[in-house]
Amino acid sequence: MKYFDKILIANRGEIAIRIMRACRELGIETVAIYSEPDRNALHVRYADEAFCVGEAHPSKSYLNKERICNVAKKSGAEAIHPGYGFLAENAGFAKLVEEEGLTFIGPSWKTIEMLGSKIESKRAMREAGVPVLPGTPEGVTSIDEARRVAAEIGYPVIVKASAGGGGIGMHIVKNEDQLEEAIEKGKRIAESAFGDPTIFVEKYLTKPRHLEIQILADGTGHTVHLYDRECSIQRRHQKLLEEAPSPIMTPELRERMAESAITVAKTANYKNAGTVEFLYSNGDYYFMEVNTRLQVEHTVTEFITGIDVVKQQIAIAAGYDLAMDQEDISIRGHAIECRINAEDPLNNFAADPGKIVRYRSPGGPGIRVDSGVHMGYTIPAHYDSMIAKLCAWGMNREEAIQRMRRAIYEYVIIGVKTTLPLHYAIMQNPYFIAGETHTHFLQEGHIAASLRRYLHEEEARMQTLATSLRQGKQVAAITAAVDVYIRKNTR
Ligand code: MV4
Repeated sequence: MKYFDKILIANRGEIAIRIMRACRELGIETVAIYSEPDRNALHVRYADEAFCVGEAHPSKSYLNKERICNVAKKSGAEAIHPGYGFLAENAGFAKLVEEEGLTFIGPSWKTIEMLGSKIESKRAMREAGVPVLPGTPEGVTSIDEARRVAAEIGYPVIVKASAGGGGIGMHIVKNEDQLEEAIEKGKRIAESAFGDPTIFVEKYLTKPRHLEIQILADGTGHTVHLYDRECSIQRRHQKLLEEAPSPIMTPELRERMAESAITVAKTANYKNAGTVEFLYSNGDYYFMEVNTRLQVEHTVTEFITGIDVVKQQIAIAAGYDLAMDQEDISIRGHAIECRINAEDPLNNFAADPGKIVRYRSPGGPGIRVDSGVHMGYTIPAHYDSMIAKLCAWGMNREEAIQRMRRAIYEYVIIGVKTTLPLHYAIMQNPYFIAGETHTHFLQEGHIAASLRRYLHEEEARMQTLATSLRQGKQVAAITAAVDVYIRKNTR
């Protein structure tokens, strides 16, 4: 089955390539778009056709809705896959795509719009019987009302932007004295970030886990889930490591949470792939929001279920019914994803764009690398710093961890600082190994000491290589590169 003849991928980097890989397997032609600095990027070379859509700044290129639709029409593409980020959850874009007679590979713009409002979606899900955290049922219009609700549910509470996400405009409030200021601040930030000052207040959970359920819905009422993911390990609301399934899941909790996720999807008239996010604390879970896009971490779900989520998205968008029932979907083994970002772990994880002078990715049993980079590639400073997703699968969590440790050991990235040492430290951490993660795991400092030790070892190896390269000793440089690869000191 081919579904479409030609699809435009409105994204860049690893996810653009991921989507094109599904297209290539299905025999669908691909159209890439790119910004000026991305002219030589891998996603441009991988596609059958590629069109420049503007300058480096996303607003001039990857966010240029009209231009992207025009390229789709000009090239004869029938559908647009938005990937994640950029226009993926932009209801206006989804609407424009439909108006132009093209197919948006994702939910309807009405669903995106409804779920984009945290207040509206929370109300709908509460009415549908899905657990939600207590809080103000509407946007906060008076401080007195917010005070009354906060006193009733008890401090700490959290102020959130209704149009928000990613922690923007969020403020934790420990007592009544801090409430008014947090509300005023939250409104200002929400207005400037989202053009919508609406904020709400809800009960704050300390150190919750972030759990999510992947769903697929074909729009005929046929909705299935692809089980859970644990996404608690994050920094500044950027996930760094995800796994499937969650190590805390019990069969009973999984059944209840999956049923809630299906209810959420049906309540939102959901069509295509989506993720229902929950916070979990002390045995209870609460609906947070729905991500109406393909997510970065869909890979771990693919590993444990064997289902190609991108192909399912394409089939659903083409109007096909889901070809599977819930009882056809089961979990096999365990998968972990480490996000490899060009960031300096010793400088507060500041982005470290630049040229990758040596690159060798790991392989072997149970390893998957999704990446948009190659040796000699210069990571542009204009976009996010993720350069690869390193995923490991094992028959159980222990084997997945062992494989991830081995794959990190094999990975060579020279020229930019990366999060590889951080992940190596996490893989040795007793709390992580015991499955004891939560949203404040990295702030607790459990891994700081081992990270430092590992970084020093790494630095010594890099020094050997850099010296050889500087001296122009080609053979020595190659030896050093191999040396880095096998991580032995042969000087
Ligand atoms: C919360 C929470 C605790 N209690 N809501 C962060 C992003 C957004 N998706 C939801 N987030 C949170 N919402 C309540 N009621 C904790 C988080 C949260 C978090 C909060 C502060 C600092 C870091 C965090 C990391 C992950 C989740």
